[in-house]
Amino acid sequence: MINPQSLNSGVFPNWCSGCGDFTIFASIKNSLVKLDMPIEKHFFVFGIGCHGHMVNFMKAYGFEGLHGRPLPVAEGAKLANRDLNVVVVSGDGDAYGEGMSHFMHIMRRNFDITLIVHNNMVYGLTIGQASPTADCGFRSRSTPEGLIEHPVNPIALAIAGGATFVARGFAGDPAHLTNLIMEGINHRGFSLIDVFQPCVTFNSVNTYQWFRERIYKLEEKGHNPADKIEAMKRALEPDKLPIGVFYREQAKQYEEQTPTQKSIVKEPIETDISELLQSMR
Ligand SMILES: Cc1ncc(C[n+]2csc(CCOP(=O)(O)OP(=O)(O)O)c2C)c(N)n1
Ligand code: SF4
Ligand SMILES: [Mg+2]
Repeated sequence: MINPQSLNSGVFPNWCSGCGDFTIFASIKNSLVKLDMPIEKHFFVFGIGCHGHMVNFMKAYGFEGLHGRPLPVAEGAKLANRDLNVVVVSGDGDAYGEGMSHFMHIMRRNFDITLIVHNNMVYGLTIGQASPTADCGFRSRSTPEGLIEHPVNPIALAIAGGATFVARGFAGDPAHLTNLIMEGINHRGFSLIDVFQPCVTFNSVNTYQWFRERIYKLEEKGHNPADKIEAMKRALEPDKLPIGVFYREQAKQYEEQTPTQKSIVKEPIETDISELLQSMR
């Protein structure tokens, strides 16, 4: 049995006081407790950024590799052991900047992997450059005159890109976020959970207050997540920021369709490699 305390490594999080990363961490732990699976069945892959520091704070199997590259690591893990619940914890820079090509391709493959993105619209760890989700006009250390580019819309990209579960949460509503994470993990196929995560140190525009003034819950407006066109309209809605499940469909998972590649971990490897070793002497 796991409880939220048993998921703490003993290293206290060094995120800034008030950072949205704290409640995302708490929501992930609460969802694991509610899912009630053996802890060794979970495998977490972390991106590089403030969000990725979670690898040090959580007591579970985890891996932190290169900036922008957690998704291919997760795909390899899932192919090796299909019984694992594979979860990727990433950031807006990590997933939608450096890792954008992996993001687009994992969706059309429909791996059974859950991607949770700490979307703070800034590069937190590298002290405040504009990220791919930063709004046009955003003033930052890298854009002192204001950002010229328009932001990436990850929800619209995911719906168009073939993701079979597309949701958005808010770090200021951990109970709602916990349910979304559980739904994403229970979904058979690729799940995106983009999470609005205020960075209280380097983003003075997209604050808790700013989000609260714009957010509404899709489930309270009678949204039907089976309707792809309606989901896209919600994703493109100007001024308002819906949270909840935008889109959900059932489709075959990638790893189910690779008959030549059985789950490696479940198959005992009994190949005699003594001849190979001999040849290398
Ligand atoms: C290949 C590579 N490029 C750039 C960096 C520098 N770098 C480290 S974290 C980071 C940005 C992280 O931003 P985000 O993914 O939004 O995470 P946050 O810190 O906001 O949680 C960058 C550019 C790096 N470590 N590796
Ligand atoms: S810099 Fe921003 S994202 Fe990083 S820990 Fe501090 S508040 Fe959180
Ligand atoms: Mg970020």
